Amino acid sequence: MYLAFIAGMQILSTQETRSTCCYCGVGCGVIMTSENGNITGVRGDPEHPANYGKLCTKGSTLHLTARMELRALHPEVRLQRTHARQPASWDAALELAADKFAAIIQAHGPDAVGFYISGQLLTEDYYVFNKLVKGLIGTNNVDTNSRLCMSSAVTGYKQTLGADAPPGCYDDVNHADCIFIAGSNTAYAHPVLFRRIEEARKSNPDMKLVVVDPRRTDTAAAADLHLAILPGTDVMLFNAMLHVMLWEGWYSEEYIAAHTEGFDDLKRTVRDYTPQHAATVCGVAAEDIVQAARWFATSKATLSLYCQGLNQSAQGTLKNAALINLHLATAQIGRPGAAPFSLTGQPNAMGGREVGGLANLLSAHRDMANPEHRAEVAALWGVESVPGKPGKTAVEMFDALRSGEIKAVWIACTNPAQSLPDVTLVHEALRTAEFVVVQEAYADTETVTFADVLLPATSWGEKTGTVTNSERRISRVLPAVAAPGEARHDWQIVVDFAACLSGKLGRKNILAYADVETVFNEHRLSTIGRDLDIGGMSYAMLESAGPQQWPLLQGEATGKVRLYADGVYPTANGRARFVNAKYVGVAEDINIRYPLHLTTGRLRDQWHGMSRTGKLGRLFSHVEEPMISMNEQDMTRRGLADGDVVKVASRHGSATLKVAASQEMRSGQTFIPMHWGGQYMGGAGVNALTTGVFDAYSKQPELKHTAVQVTKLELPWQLVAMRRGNALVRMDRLRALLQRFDYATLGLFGREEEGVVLRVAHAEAVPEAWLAEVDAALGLDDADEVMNYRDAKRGISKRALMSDGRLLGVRLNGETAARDWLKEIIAQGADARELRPWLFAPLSAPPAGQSQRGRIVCNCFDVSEQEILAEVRQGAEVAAIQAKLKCGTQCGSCLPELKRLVAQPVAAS
Ligand SMILES: Nc1nc2c(c(=O)[nH]1)N[C@H]1C(S)=C(S)[C@@H](COP(=O)(O)OP(=O)(O)OC[C@H]3O[C@@H](n4cnc5c(=O)[nH]c(N)nc54)[C@H](O)[C@@H]3O)O[C@H]1N2
Ligand SMILES: Nc1nc2c(c(=O)[nH]1)N[C@H]1C(S)=C(S)[C@@H](COP(=O)(O)OP(=O)(O)OC[C@H]3O[C@@H](n4cnc5c(=O)[nH]c(N)nc54)[C@H](O)[C@@H]3O)O[C@H]1N2
Ligand code: SF4
Ligand SMILES: [Mo]
Repeated sequence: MYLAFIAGMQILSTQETRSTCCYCGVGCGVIMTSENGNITGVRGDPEHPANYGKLCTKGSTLHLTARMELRALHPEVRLQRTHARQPASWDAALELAADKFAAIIQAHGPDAVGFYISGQLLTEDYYVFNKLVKGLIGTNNVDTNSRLCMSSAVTGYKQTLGADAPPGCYDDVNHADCIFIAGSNTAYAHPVLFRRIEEARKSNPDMKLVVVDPRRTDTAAAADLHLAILPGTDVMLFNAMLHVMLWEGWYSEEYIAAHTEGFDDLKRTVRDYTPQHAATVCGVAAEDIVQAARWFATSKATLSLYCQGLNQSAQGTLKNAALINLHLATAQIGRPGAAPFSLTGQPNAMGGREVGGLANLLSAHRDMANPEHRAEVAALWGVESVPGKPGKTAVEMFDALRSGEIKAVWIACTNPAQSLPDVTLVHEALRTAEFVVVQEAYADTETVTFADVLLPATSWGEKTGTVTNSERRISRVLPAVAAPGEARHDWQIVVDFAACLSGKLGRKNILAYADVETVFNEHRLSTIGRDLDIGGMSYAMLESAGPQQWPLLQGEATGKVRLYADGVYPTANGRARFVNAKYVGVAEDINIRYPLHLTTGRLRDQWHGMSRTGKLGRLFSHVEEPMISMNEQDMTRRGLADGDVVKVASRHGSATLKVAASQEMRSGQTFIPMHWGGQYMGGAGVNALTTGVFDAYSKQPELKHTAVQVTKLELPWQLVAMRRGNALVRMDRLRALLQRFDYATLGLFGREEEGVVLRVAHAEAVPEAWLAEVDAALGLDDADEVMNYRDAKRGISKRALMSDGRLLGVRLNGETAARDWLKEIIAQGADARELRPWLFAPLSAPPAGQSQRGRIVCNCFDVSEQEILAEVRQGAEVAAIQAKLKCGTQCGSCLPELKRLVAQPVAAS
């Protein structure tokens, strides 16, 4: 079954290849089908222990996103900033990059360059980057987007348990009697794990699910107890829970005495954290805090699952530690179902941590401050020494780039111009930098617009190597197709660059690898004797025996399912440490000027900056536009209605988007998804608003909280333009116009042949010349088949394109009431001749005979919210709706929402 790929060989017939999903840290196994060099299908690998055959909406559509439009396929360089990049050969591009880096290193020292890489790289890619920077160049300026993601989890584990190792595994959900989810929207962000939780609850109906999240997410709506705490108050809550546990005697004196240290200090601290006091600070009922403490402490086994609600905080380390404190105090650790389990965000953030690919880490969990550890790494790499001074972390690196302290930056597999906090400063840094290299799979990300050199990288379905998921499980990643165009593998690009750079610096090339397996074997060697020892693993073993957890020592057949069963921790004295965590609030206060809390996060069907998911129409059907979600009363108070365009402003910048009333939000709270950036909307997206303030230990920025104001904008001139066919190319053309409007968004729609839609609101009438550009970009300027309508007095002009009786495109300017149903007509591609008389009518509902479906809930079977609600009104239950409409019966990603729709009161229609 494991079909190896042989470079240069033509793949002719249908093949199946086992690999992993390239999205989240659940790390699902996939089986790709490929024909004649194209990936034509994907299904869950029934044998992979992360998912046993299941995939979510994103994983199950991976093959549909494996398309070449807008991929980076050839190297490009620009010699002057004012010029556009031109295609170049690999040799020329690498030569230029090596020249610039060598000159800067020689003139200003190795700390004058920086590398910003990614938890989406494979372990081998990561390993060579880390060795290039720390070993060959001699600086620790290599950091990654995991700084925005997992670094508080790393410091949280290290400060308490002594090592960066999640002690549990996914199977723990089947042994837990209480699952405590804090700051994780598992239903959206780790969907296949959430499916496992749903199943575990079914077979253990007594299990308690507690969710701590300021928003009533689908995850929270499924809970037995939802603690809708105010943002940033987790340490207050956890300490209050400990206070209750101590008061009630719900803790394990025995475990504390035998396996831990530092409890007395913490005990003194939590004396002040009464549930009554915490109730006012956290904004939840004191009884609920007591209930949460009872279930956490007295259940036979309690598993906590946590993610960015804890990590992305200026107190992220303390939030992690305060939660782990609860596990130690109650001995809810080291047994099946009992563990503090940090969920990894990206598919290989774990692998990055293993190879030490961050500015303050060393290979295989070694300590940078420890001279012996540094000597071990230097010996392994065959260099005299590796630097001991920690390098610049993500936010610091771009600050240093802006100030000129760092002069050249190499960015790989991440899109910092969109995803770092306070991106106005990041853009400034990228403009100020002397030299920017971007190693990317797609040509159309925000960061690519700043690149002096663009190096095309292979991506999912094309690469080979390994990744580690949340539960410490290492899987093989294998290619189904050859590298497209001139794209090269990430590890190969590093190796090629190192060959060039070492020559220019006159240093020994320590990165002369012939193949990727040699890289893996060297990494394996670096782990021997460490807590993550994988001495017993090899490519062959992972392929024949399947994915394995670490540690897995030489001679062993399987890895360690759970850690710390013996209560011995990887600290100097073998004891876990309580951290004396004290509550400190969020970094930014709200005040009269910025009276609202803003949090940010994920949607179900989009991935980060959308370079991949944003290329598939159906992944826009659940949420089609960027919105700020608000509590309805807060909107009424401000005179805001659903769909109004608002300006959201913080101390750092602003964003213009639509507002949506949401039952998920408490009064005073707002939420904006992280996904839309300057390639899909006017402005730079949500990170124009966020703060770069970071946690003192982990240096992870507080992406989960900013104080904002929301004001209505008067943008009376509306324009909506859409076109079926050739959607990605047309979308790219429209991008050139996106930033001129006061408000604009771009999206895709439709399932088979997709369409692109541009939505605009502007303070003044859109100039004719701009309309002409929109029409040209969408092919609506063609003479014959285009129908025109114009009411000059009212400033209304409209166009429609019909061909063979099908409606292919529409542009509505000045009056756009019919936009939604027209979009559905275009998407359907059915005969629309009888609609001809209605095309230019100001109708907000379709003419008789046509239905309007609205938002799609089930992506697999294309079932809309309206269709589900119609059944709910008839009194149908979940099972009956599933039987009739099939929604939620394939990937299951929409199940939490389906259950919520059935449970919530519905208005009769
Ligand atoms: N669909 C999808 N899935 C993904 C990703 C994606 O882009 N799309 N990305 C992956 C990655 S890299 C990551 S890191 C994970 C992230 O996975 P999650 O962390 O689960 O996702 P987020 O939506 O970022 O944030 C989780 C929740 O934290 C809550 N929150 C905000 N402030 C606080 C607070 O102060 N305390 C608490 N307790 N909660 C708070 C938010 O309301 C939000 O619901 O998702 C992974 N999975
Ligand atoms: N406001 C706000 N901001 C956030 C967050 C938040 O919750 N709120 N979350 C933060 C978190 S947790 C994360 S992890 C980051 C994610 O932020 P980013 O890392 O910027 O997110 P991606 O869009 O996944 O970027 C990965 C890039 O790599 C490219 N790529 C894909 N495959 C390959 C490959 O094989 N090789 C190469 N070289 N390139 C490839 C993709 O096209 C994409 O542009 O965002 C952070 N930013
Ligand atoms: S849960 Fe979905 S996104 Fe995450 S690895 Fe599995 S299929 Fe991919
Ligand atoms: Mo992440």
